Amino acid sequence: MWTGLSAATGTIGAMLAGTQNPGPTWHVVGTGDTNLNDVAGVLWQNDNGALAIWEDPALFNVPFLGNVFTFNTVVALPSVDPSWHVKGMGDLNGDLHPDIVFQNDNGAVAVWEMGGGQAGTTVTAMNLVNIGGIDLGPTWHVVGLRDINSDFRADVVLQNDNGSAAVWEDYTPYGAGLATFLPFAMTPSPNPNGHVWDSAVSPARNGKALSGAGEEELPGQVRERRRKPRLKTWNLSWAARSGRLGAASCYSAPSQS
Ligand SMILES: [Ca+2]
Ligand SMILES: [Ca+2]
Ligand SMILES: [Ca+2]
Repeated sequence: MWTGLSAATGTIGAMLAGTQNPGPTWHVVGTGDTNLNDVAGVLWQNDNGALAIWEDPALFNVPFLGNVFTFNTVVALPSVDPSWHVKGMGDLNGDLHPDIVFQNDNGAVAVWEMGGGQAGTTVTAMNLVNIGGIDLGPTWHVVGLRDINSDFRADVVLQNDNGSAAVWEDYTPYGAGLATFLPFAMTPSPNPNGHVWDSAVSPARNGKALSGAGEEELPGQVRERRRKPRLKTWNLSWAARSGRLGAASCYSAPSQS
């Protein structure tokens, strides 16, 4: 754990070790203050799908070791199939407790609402995301969990392998282990290397250039549109034509195994 980071020099004041080492099969996959005591805990996922949260960090000076963090709360969460991967923590439902967002290898997304129990580390709901039955497929990846529209609830930022970006806002559970979002595509659309797309050098498909979130436009049209960056609604009709529509219910939300 680094402390005293200097943005001006890029240096760190100190690098503090932890007293607890879970081994190489455990990976830090998120951070969040589950018990709302203003210090963040660490969410771990094992290669086998097991999950755990360490909370209540305390700084101690250990003789001969120096300053170290020790986490006084260690809680095992329900395990998931290893095809489900934690993408991060963010408060999607506005109760201040950070929730956990998963994505499956097949592209499906699920949310675990957190906040139960004294340490806030109990899962209170497990919801599979179903937005109009759209099958995201494995080319869309959850890449960020931040509040984009300033409603004090985290939103989900996604990017496609083709560079297109999208944001899901207004997380809304609707029962039966399901939840939905309001999806928006983003413009301008970056290319797969992460740069703003340039019609002069980007790949073309059947004489038409590729642009954001499932639209096809002639290169000249894209150049015109880039001067007016804006959010636009998800193109559901394109999804239907391209065969991307599928039943989200064919997936199972991650749950205890
Ligand atoms: Ca905390
Ligand atoms: Ca929450
Ligand atoms: Ca938001």
